[in-house]
Amino acid sequence: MTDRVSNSVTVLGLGLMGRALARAFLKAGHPTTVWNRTASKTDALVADGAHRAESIVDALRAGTLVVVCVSDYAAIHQALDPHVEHLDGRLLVNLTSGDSRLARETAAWANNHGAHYLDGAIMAVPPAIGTAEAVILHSGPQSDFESHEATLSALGTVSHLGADHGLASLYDVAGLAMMWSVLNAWLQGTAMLRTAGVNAATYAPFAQQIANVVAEWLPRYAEQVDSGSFPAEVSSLETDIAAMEHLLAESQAAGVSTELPRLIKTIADRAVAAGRGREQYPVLIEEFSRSSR
Ligand code: FVH
Repeated sequence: MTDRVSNSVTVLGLGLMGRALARAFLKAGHPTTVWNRTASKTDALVADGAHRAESIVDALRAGTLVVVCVSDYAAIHQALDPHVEHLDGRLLVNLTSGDSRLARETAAWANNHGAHYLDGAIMAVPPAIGTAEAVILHSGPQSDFESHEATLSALGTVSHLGADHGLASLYDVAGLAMMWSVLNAWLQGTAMLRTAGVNAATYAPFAQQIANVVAEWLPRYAEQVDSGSFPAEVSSLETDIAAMEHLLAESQAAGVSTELPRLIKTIADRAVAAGRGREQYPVLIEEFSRSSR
């Protein structure tokens, strides 16, 4: 199902991200057809060599590989539902952000209309697209990914996570959890240190060093999570809780927010109450794996 002759591509949706995607395909030499609901957004790309589709139907007819990047999944349906007969035989690569349920539902919808479907997640901002720094995750049938991997590689560092269409969205939100947790932790420390006259820029290199050290713990901690065995090799949860109390007390004394320190300690306290205090930090996976509802 590759457009072996031309490696052409159609891009639907030319917002900030869609324009960056189309530009990267053009730069890599792929004949690129573009369509956007607001047609004027095609102008600059057409000046750079893109082919403007006069309608979404023309865009779908232009080739096998169709990359869609619009605001949300509702927008995909608003744009494509009236024209589903033209999806037959296409490979729809959906780089719109969403969740795993939407990804799986959209895969079933596309398959029902004769299309192959890959869901994707862009872990980058528009200026990074087309560079190795742009990480783009895909999930769905491996053969569909492999058939167009060479063309998709124009966008950045592309990878295939597995056949389950929901995986790209799951990795996306898992990455967001990591990103916001690290940033919140840094902001907590910054807020405390500012009360002692230390500014954010002074603290940042130290925070960076700590973040790097903690990142190095992940492979061993992952082994503990996967094996379900959490021997206290370097520190027990009970020892960690004493330090959590210092964090909470310092935050209170400094007059800054105690929300994050309390959350950190509440989760660990629950595990200790469940008799896991002599085990190592990753034992908290059992707290994180429990539904909060
Ligand atoms: N921009 C970023 O940094 C992030 C990085 C991570 C992934 N996201 C996701 O990419 C999707 C698009 O984001 P965007 O930044 O390109 O968003 P906008 O610039 O706001 O463009 C939105 C496009 O969607 C079109 N659109 C909206 N509704 C409809 C509809 N009903 N029918 C057809 N097209 C629709 C809109 O068209 P128009 O307003 O220009 O006519 C734009 O082309 C998004 O999922 C991010 O989470 C980007």
